[in-house]
Amino acid sequence: MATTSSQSIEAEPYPFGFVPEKCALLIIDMQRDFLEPGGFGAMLGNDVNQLRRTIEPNKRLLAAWRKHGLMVMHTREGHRPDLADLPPAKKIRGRSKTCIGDPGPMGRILVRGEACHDIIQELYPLPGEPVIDKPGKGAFWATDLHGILQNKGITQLVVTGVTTEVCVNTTVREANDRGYECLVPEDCVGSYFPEFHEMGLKMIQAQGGIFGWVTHSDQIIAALG
Ligand code: C5J
Repeated sequence: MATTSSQSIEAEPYPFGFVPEKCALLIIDMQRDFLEPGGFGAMLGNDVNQLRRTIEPNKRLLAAWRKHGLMVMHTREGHRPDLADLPPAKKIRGRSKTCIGDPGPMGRILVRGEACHDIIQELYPLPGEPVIDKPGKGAFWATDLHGILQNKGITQLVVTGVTTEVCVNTTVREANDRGYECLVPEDCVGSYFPEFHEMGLKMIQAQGGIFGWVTHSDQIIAALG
């Protein structure tokens, strides 16, 4: 019978038992709409530099992950061009002048197939890396993510991307309820709001790791060797 051994990664609230062949890197919503000037996030008045600081750490982690031939998955938040999967409550939320589906400088906001909806060049998926298109904040809701992970024998997730307190946190909570062990490198996740970023990470690791573990990407790269 094949055996698997775990390596200890320094993390909060206690070391994470990392099993590389059972662990997928799940990169959440590193899309032009959230990270680039002219995207949805910037149109809502947010400072995209708060998110852009995560690009370099994600690039380094992704390169190390790919070098070891481990599983990588990407997600994109967005909707069908006919917006049939966009709940009216989500469309009107925020009472903004600009809503999901409206035209913007890089195409229709958060609509699949538009340039603004796509993943930033720096972290662009390679052929063979599954991309999960999700209509909600959590990556498990209304997607085939859980089935793909089960088919690949994945039980652990390193979750990175944006934003810490919204799509990253929602996905970590969904994953935790489905039995996955989640490790979040704090330098690879970001929020438009530094205080929400900090609290979002605290919420994951509180109460003995109620939703998962928090570490730094250097620790994961060191464990990969
Ligand atoms: C948001 C996300 N913040 N990816 N989406 O609307 O966190």
